Amino acid sequence: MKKTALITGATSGIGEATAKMLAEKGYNLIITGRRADRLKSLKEKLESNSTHVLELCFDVRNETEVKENLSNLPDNWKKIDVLVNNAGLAAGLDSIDDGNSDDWNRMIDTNIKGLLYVSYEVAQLMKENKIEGHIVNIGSIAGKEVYPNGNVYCATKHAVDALSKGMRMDLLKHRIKVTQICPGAVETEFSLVRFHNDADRAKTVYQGFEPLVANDVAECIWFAVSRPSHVNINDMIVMPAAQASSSIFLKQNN
Ligand code: NDP
Ligand code: 8X3
Repeated sequence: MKKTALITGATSGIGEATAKMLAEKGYNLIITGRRADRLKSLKEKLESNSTHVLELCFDVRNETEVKENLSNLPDNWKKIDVLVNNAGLAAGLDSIDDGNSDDWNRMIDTNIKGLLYVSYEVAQLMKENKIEGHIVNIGSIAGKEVYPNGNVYCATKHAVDALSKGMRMDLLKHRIKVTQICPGAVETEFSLVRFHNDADRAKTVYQGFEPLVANDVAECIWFAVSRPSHVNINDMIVMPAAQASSSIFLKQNN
């Protein structure tokens, strides 16, 4: 029987690449995000490969929406084997004394609270259905180190690091595995979102070196979820070869 994975933030970047990867590997998919048009077109693409797809359009920051969507799944979608907690963002790159509380709230509400709301609902389903499930949290190199002006984004990803460890301890008794994948720079819509749609500024982030692409991270996720049942990948840091830490890059002049 096919396994089922739920991927948050499947409308772009790492989440979308992971949806394509897991569909290729034979999973049925629950794809989520706020952009309904993108969910619809991804569903159409994935279904052409005989994957069953359920699209759920909700904002992970809204606890009521998360609950309504995930506690009322159709019966044939209740058995979720893998949850990929991917939805997340950075907003701004400002010194803490110049920070903007709207940006801070968006990051904290999405990256920490959203991940918690979704994990809670999916953990209930895994327990009720006696699934030996797997939760994969997308952390970041920003959850391992802090960099100048990264303040609140780094704090949220340090929280994901701590929550991944805590979830692994608490869910062990239910045989639910927890993995954290921590990428360095991946060229997605991440920087466009961070810089409030300033495309020129976003592009400069990836100039002069070869960043990861979303599929590189999807391959790591696939590696983690395809281990035998007695093996768990606790934590994986995956970086561009030209990036040694959050802020040390080997850049060529263009
Ligand atoms: P993208 O901006 O390309 O994708 C982000 C995804 O998250 C989108 O599908 C977006 O969907 C979804 N999302 C954002 N906010 C919400 C929300 N409130 N409710 C529901 N979905 C939401 O960025 P990436 O693919 O790069 O980012 C994915 C994850 O990877 C994030 O957690 C990010 O922090 C992490 N990461 C990224 C790195 C990078 O360099 N790119 C490096 C390390 C980690 P929609 O807008 O449709 O809601
Ligand atoms: C995204 C990578 O280095 O911009 O998590 O924080 S970084």
